Amino acid sequence: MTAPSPDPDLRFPGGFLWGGATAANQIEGAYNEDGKGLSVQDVMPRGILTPPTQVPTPDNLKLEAIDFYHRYAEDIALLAEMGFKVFRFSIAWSRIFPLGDETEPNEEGLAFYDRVLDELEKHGIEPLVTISHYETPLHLARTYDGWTDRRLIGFFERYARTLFERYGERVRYWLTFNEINSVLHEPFLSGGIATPKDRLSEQDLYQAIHHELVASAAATRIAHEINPDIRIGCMILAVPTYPLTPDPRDVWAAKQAERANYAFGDLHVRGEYPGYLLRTLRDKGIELEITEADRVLLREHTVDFVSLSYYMSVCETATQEAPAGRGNLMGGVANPTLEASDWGWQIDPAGLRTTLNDYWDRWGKPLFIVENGLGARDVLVDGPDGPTVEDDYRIAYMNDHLVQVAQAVADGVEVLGYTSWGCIDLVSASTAQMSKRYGFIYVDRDDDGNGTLARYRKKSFGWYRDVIASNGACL
Ligand code: BGP
Repeated sequence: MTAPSPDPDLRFPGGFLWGGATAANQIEGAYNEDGKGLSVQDVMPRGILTPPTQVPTPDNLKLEAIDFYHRYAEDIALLAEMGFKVFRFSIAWSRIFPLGDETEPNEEGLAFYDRVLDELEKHGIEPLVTISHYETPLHLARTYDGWTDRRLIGFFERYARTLFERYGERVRYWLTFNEINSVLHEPFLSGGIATPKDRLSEQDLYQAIHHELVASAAATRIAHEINPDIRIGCMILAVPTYPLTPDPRDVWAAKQAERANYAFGDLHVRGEYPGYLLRTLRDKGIELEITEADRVLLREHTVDFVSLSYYMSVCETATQEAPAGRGNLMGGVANPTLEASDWGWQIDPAGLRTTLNDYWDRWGKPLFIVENGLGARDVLVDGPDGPTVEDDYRIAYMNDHLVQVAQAVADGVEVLGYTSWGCIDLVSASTAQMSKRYGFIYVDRDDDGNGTLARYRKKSFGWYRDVIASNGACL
């Protein structure tokens, strides 16, 4: 593990892992090639804000996405040009186990990720693999109601074991579930739970969460048995929640909102249900089925590091009617002191420093920022070297956030790395559109699916290359 810099100047540790992040369903396309089964994403045509259909529809951009499945070599070469040290991607569960509950994996799916890893190795880029990033096989959603069914633990164990056996010598850093706390808000997307949100009981929801946590611990056990050098992380959707006013009732409301997210980290890191969560469950009349074997797994196979996505913060109040904030899968109350992106996500670089300090103080585990970035409507213009995007707004957003990361490092927080979200333009999770772009690399595809899929370097491409080359000194 890298040690935090003792220098009070804003320095990043030596060996800091600079890079970018993606997810299979948002980049790969090839949704039915080489034996891949359907995933929940393939039937979510217009993003998470509309209910799923029964079948893939042609207006689902994710079916072809940005065609990374065929263009991975070209794309990884571009990432290498920026000097990436690490690339976060997910493995599509339904490429490996098309239905999710079969006993034998799909060799063609496994071979694809071999090729991706070959390419990364060629460029000296470290892989960071998410095992489950909103891609539950659709069959598991339809037949088992996703993670509400205990049998998913076994299916996930088999899937994870297959990955660790195949790639465990090549991949050191793994994440079990992307933004595991998001299941509270988007049970179908996040947990493959087919029962509509308004009919899903809290009993079933919390039981599903329990199953995911046990599965994560089981995967951690298997990984360490296969290769003790593997590092397993949990992944939390971090949305710091501030009290809207100093009224103690607002302070308590904000604390409770934060705990809804902390609970997942507490279980992953401490391996036990925290008292405040037990009380919430009691108050809701929920009695979870937790076996002795579950308790042992949770306690004995905790994570090696904690990763997080960070885009924004919100406020909470118990005392007044306040305008709702919009945000990444969860709302909250708008903060009058902050500006927001075009999608209403409130921009709060200092909140990242606070979050990193809070997580470090609470869990004492190395942290990895595996998502951060600005979704924006980019405009392609002619530049001296061909088409480009003058995305100074993105540079400003990332620069401000990275300065806060450096502050946290100076505060003594151990930060392993930073992978900006959507380092190459991809299909947005919440809108299922291309027009909400995050990348350093522009991909020529519009919301109607038109475009050549050509890749163009944005202004931020050169900026990030300089940041990496100077290990953050040019921020
Ligand atoms: C996170 C997800 C990502 C990604 C990101 C940006 O919640 O892990 O998959 O999509 O948010 O969200 P969006 O695409 O909705 O702007």
